[in-house]
Amino acid sequence: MAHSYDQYREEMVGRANVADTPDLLAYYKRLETLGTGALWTVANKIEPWEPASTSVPMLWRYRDLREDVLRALDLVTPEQAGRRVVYLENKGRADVVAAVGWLYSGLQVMAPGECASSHRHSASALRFIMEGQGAFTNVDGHKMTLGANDFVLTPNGTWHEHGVAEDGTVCIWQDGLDIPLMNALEANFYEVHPDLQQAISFAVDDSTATWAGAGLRPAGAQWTKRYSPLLKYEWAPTYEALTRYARVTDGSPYDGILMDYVNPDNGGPVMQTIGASMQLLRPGERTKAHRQTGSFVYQCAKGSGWSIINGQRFDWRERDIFVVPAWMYHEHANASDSEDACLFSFHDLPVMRALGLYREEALGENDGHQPILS
Ligand code: 1HN
Repeated sequence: MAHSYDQYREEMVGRANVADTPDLLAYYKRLETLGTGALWTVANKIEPWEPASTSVPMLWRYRDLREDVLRALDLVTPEQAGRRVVYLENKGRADVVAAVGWLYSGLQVMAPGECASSHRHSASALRFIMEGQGAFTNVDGHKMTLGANDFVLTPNGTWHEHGVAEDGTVCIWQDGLDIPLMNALEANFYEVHPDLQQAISFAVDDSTATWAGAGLRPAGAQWTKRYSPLLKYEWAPTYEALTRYARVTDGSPYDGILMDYVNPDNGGPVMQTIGASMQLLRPGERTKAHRQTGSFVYQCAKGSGWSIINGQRFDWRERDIFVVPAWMYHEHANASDSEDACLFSFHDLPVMRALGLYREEALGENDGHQPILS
């Protein structure tokens, strides 16, 4: 927020404002030797007026990454690597291996017949399938088959392994996890399954068959876990839901036709720490700018367009990934006048909401559009 000088002076009342003197500098040195410090030297930094993300807006173009992701197939095996992944590193968050904020993301690649061993951890994870046929994942014995634009959960604490069928093709998907958050909270555990692959304990794709009925749930079904019983959200019904909704609503001025993936048991987010959404921008649609607490990772699932994030324009097309750091204005546009564009996203809004920290603000000036600075 831009502060006028008068506003600034007024706001500085009650803020730390102590000039260095030789006595004070000596005092700070002395405090340091005691394992202490004077709060007024750091107060303004640790209590900013508003969130000041160290993450930067970034876009990773799939056409720039794809060949190098595929190269990993020849360089390491899943046995060696555990997971064969090229991760996305935010320039401002390299120290915590985050794509943005407290969210991690990477591109995982697997060849037909390969399987990555089973493990579980405190981090919650999701996959969004980018290309290939025959990918599968097994989550606590629920095996799921995966196709392009399918969205799948591996909630925290669930055993999971992934692979590609012998008669499949090379598959690439995006992983999303809250590893940086789990590490920040110093609550991250990791365990390897005693068997390389767990048993398949249920009918293949049973979670989708059981819980994805439109507006229906199995009579008497009980669910007591803290994540969604629906583990795979397929693309075809997701896209259909968006196009149907688009026929009857103007949508959000900031997001177009935006729908959240939900836990069908309670209507809440899919996992406790990570939520996910799919949005559709109608042909020619251009949204207005708003900002939110919470960090967002987007992948273009269909079409092409551009987003302005904190005054910077990023052009995207299918499979490109970009991030919106917390409290930065962002607005989206569909580049086509005839085709719709779809953006998948995952974010930490469930954390923001659970802690009472969620805030949202529209850009008031300039008819809701940011000036493009670069
Ligand atoms: C993980 O479990 C997977 O299951 C991928 O495919 C990436 C990055 C860090 C920690 C766990 C997976 C991961 C990960």
